[in-house]
Amino acid sequence: MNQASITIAPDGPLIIPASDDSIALSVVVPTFKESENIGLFLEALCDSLDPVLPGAYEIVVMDDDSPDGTLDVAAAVAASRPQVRLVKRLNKRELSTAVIRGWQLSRGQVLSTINADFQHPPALIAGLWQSIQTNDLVVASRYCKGGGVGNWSIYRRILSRGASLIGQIILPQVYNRTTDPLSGCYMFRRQAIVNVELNPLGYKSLIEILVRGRVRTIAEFPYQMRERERGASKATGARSLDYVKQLIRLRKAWNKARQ
Ligand SMILES: Nc1nc2c(ncn2[C@@H]2O[C@H](COP(=O)(O)OP(=O)(O)OP(=O)(O)O)[C@@H](O)[C@H]2O)c(=O)[nH]1
Ligand SMILES: [Mg+2]
Repeated sequence: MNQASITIAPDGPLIIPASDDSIALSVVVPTFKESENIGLFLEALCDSLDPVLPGAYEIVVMDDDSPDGTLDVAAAVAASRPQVRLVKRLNKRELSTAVIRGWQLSRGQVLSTINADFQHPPALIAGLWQSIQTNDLVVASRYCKGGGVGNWSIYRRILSRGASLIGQIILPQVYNRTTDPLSGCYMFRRQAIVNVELNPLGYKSLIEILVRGRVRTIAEFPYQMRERERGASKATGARSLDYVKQLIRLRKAWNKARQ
């Protein structure tokens, strides 16, 4: 078995270069303290993609230097699954920029992201792959017909709806384009963001792509969000403040681009 190597993420602007590689799809899996999930998750993701894209996809685990050995567990899978690549980012802990840094190091003509905690079913990526054939971007949505949030508490539902409402007020141009702009699982053509500087803040990355990227057609793919069964959520209260700051920043960018 090969020893899987770990790439250290570079610093610098978040700009995605063009790729002339023949890899069809790159899936970035952001991780922080997911040692209990990442092994099983990578196996499940590979098993669902192997029949659809044999030898034509890569999975980039983008870890923010987790202290619980997440990358060691991922490395054990990568040793027998060469399509799994490992990246460690030092000195930064932020979901949105981790995902984009992962794409910067990816080679695929189509880019995507999914969480490692099984709240998104791993087989979703294979489903999105079917829809991306005729669209620029596909959102895995909890809020379109057939989607759902499972047993979320009423508190969690109100928070989520509140966040959508604020977004609808500040960035209606984007929030009217999809039922789930805060989704953490989606797929799009690399061409949509090549050489565009991205500058997100906090947890959400899809709204960044929808404002700054070149996305003409959007499809939705319903899914039922699951409960986290292992490991802990990293969500904190600070996330709400970052979200509002990001919305304001994006609204300014939107206005500037259309002056
Ligand atoms: N690289 C990186 N990944 C992160 C960070 N925070 C969370 N993640 C990963 O992003 C995914 C989603 O994180 P969660 O903490 O489950 O957030 P969430 O799913 O929005 O919130 P919950 O519904 O409460 O679980 C998981 O794969 C995490 O390991 C971070 O700071 N850096
Ligand atoms: Mg989660």
